[in-house]
Amino acid sequence: MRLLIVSNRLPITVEKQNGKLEFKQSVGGLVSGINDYLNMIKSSDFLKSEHLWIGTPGIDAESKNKEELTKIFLNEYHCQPVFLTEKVMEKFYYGFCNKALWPLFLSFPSYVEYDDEYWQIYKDVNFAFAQQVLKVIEPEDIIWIHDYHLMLLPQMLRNEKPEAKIIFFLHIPFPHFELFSILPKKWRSEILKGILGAEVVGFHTYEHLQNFLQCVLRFLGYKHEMGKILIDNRLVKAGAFPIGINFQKFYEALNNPKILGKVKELKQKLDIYKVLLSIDRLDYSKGVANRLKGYELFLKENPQYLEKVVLIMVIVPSRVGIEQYQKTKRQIDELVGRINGRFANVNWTPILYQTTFLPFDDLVTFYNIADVALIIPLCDGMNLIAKEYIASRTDGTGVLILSEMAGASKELTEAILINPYDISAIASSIKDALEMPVDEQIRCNKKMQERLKRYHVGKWGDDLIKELLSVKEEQKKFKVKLLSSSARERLLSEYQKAKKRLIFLDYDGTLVPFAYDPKIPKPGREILKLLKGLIDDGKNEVVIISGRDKDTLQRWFSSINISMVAEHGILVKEKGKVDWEMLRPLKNDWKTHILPIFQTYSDRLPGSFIEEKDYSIALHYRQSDPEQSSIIVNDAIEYLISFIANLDIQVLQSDKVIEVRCAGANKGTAALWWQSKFNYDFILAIGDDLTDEDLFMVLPQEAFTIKVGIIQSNAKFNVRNFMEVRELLKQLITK
Ligand code: GDG
Repeated sequence: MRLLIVSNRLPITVEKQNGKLEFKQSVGGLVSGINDYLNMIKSSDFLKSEHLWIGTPGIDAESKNKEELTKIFLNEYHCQPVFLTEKVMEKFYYGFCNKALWPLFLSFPSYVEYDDEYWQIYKDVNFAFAQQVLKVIEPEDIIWIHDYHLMLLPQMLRNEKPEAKIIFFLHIPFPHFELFSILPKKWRSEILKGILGAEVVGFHTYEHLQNFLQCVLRFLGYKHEMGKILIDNRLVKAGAFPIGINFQKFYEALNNPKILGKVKELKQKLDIYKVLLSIDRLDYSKGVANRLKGYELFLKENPQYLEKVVLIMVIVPSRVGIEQYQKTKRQIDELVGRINGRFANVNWTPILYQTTFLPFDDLVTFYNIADVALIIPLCDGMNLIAKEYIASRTDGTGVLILSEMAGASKELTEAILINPYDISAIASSIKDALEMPVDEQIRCNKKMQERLKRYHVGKWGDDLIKELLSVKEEQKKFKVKLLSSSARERLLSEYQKAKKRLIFLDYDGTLVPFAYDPKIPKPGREILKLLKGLIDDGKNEVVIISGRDKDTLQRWFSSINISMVAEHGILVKEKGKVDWEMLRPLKNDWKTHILPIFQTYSDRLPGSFIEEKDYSIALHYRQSDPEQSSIIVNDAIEYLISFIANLDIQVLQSDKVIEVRCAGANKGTAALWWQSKFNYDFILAIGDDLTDEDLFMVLPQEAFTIKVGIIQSNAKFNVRNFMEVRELLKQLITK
């Protein structure tokens, strides 16, 4: 088994410096997290596997060095580069990804910019990635796709490789549905469907997961059960898998004499100060400006700390090509200048400001010398720096001030958690942190360290892969039995041989698609012609077996001489006869009690309406808000079940309808009645609804039973949709 990691950027970026190519480590949490995971699996018991990382190399390769670069990437870094031109990268990465998706997903809607061209390029790039993956994929590979740049990729791969094992993980928050609605309708559903091409969809937190599931329900109409979503009979599991870190790497860093030396040296230099630390990638979502304003207010309100604290502020350059990032950088520079200008003197500078990427040793040195870490993003998927700081504090001292808006705040609950928009809270939390007793610091940090040690990055990755394997296993249950060409041949040949045939056909969803208004799908010419064709073959008894009321069926099918069953088996009418019969005497006086209940629920559920039939009442809610429906419908069902306890009626829930009807009669009882009338040597039953299951169950073993839709069923075979049913009926007629 091989692990194919797919992300926008490779972990190594190539840059041209003075005409020479240089290979550098890429910046950011995604690369840190996956690199650490890959290092850990080398010694893992669960997954000792090869890997290949697919992504862009950071350079617009000229055709002459593409091959050479590919070789270096493959041989030295286990990487497969996807080359994109600078022009495409501009619109894809700087455009759609970072001007539209990033601000939207990180809750900065006013920064969102998009246009059709960006979207088209986003699709093209996802497609280019798909082509690259398809070139290298082997049957046993696990494909692990990362982040918001590649949300269409899972489904693109699924279309080509239905059996592929795919995980999608989102490193940033998934927005609330109201924010997600900012995207045009078509894009929203393409993005959601794209992600759902994976078997496992992972988020850092439960909140991000809930937002995603809510969008899936609202915009695609798929419900979930404990994060499991069934899509065309394919199981997808969405869950929260908070990323961890390589705990030991940070906890044991001081065992390295070089790092220890650096820590001692810097501690000596800053001996007289309490040290505050702030490290981030340059990004407006990291809230650096607020942090600086909070620090300024702290200095103003606490003059006793002047010349006694320093803030080491590291900003690692990122996405500098985007105007909003340049603005953020200017704002930070100005604030640093203002604060230093306001408070500094010849002996002391309150902010030591650095804007370069730090080598690992320097990064851990900073973690180790900082008495307080200020990690206060306005919004963040997780934030690994917060975790790394705590893990680095081997002696247990140090205080973490952490934003409530970072995913990490859900796990690091012993940190000082603050609202990053509240400047005075930032100021007062700095004071609290500086004055926190050491034993309190140790007590809090030890707890957090235990958690970080237990749920480390290896566990994160392993959990996602275990989940994938378990979904694959569970998926086997949902395997359907599509009507294969050989089964179809057998059906047609038995049909031809038979002397007397019985054919049951459900109507809605079987012969015609579902419509919002039940009055709409009356049979058109094509259907009537098909049915007539079947009837005209004198050997066929054709029965429309439906949940519809008798008057509707009568009206729709009066032009052809066909047998009918109405209200899911309560009323039958044989062809050529005028009257409808009830197979068992039933009462409908209960309707006067149930109708007002339905009315109340319908009033509470806008978009729903009531259909009253002779022996049943239905509440249709296909057009209602899906979330509101699920609450009200559950409530209605619970209430109805308790209400009807002593009545001879039953409650039935099928696709976007609740129905109350007389008990004791169903499509199965009607089918048996029909079957007993003659010695048929060929029986065919086709239906899509839950109520058709009664029919499939009672028919003899040799009957051909067909479920419409890719759904588990008691029927022997499945076809995909009503069009395939029509196709099959056409074949019967021409036989
Ligand atoms: C995204 C999500 C989510 C930073 N500066 C230096 C450096 N780093 C390393 C840190 C840390 C990583 O980069 C930053 O990770 P974050 O999680 O803080 O932030 P993002 O880059 O925004 O990452 C984020 C993450 O993905 C993982 O899923 O947590 O929410 O936005 O590992 O150590 N490393 C070195 N020098 C630096 O100057 N060596």
